[in-house]
Amino acid sequence: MKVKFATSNPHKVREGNLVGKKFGMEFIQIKQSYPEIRDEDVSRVAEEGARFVFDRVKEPVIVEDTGLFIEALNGFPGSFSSFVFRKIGNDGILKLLRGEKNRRASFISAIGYCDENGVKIFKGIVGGSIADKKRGVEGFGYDPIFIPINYKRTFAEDPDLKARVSHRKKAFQKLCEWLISGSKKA
Ligand code: ITT
Repeated sequence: MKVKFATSNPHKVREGNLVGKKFGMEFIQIKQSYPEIRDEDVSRVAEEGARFVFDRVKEPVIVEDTGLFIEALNGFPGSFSSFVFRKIGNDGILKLLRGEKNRRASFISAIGYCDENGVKIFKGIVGGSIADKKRGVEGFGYDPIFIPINYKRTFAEDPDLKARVSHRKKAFQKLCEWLISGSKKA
């Protein structure tokens, strides 16, 4: 089964397909853009995005919105992670956390799947912490500063670890299970 994936980010498509192939699913990148609404909840951003794209392409489609939620910063940058990454990047985040002992953070991914029956949301969360400095060259975005809970290496140092435990892996797993179960017809 093939499903269109509206995103500007090829890394997301690759990571989604690592999960998809176990289910015989393939996610095909389309570059249809959509407005990202201002809402603190990544699920709402994904929901509105998926609806917007479906209205244009008229075929089943997913969009995915991810946020990095840092506890000591009251959940910042959260659903504004893309804007913040462009403006201050990993160096800016490390600076904001300089001297901070509480490094706890989590990634939340929300996939919005939309077809003629409406939108369904699939979420994945991974807890972890923000490293003291950037480490690793793999992955993208905040991967060089994120260490998943119970591990020592960042996602950028260990992409196989990311593939096993990430927010995206969990969200895509739920989506694929639901798609192959045919529950969308229920
Ligand atoms: P879209 O076109 O799908 O929106 P994007 O890269 O802008 O692509 P998001 O808005 O979901 O995606 O991402 C918010 C920010 O968080 C952005 O700067 C990403 O680089 C970063 N990000 C998303 N997923 C990530 C991951 O798995 N690891 C590290 N950083 C991630």
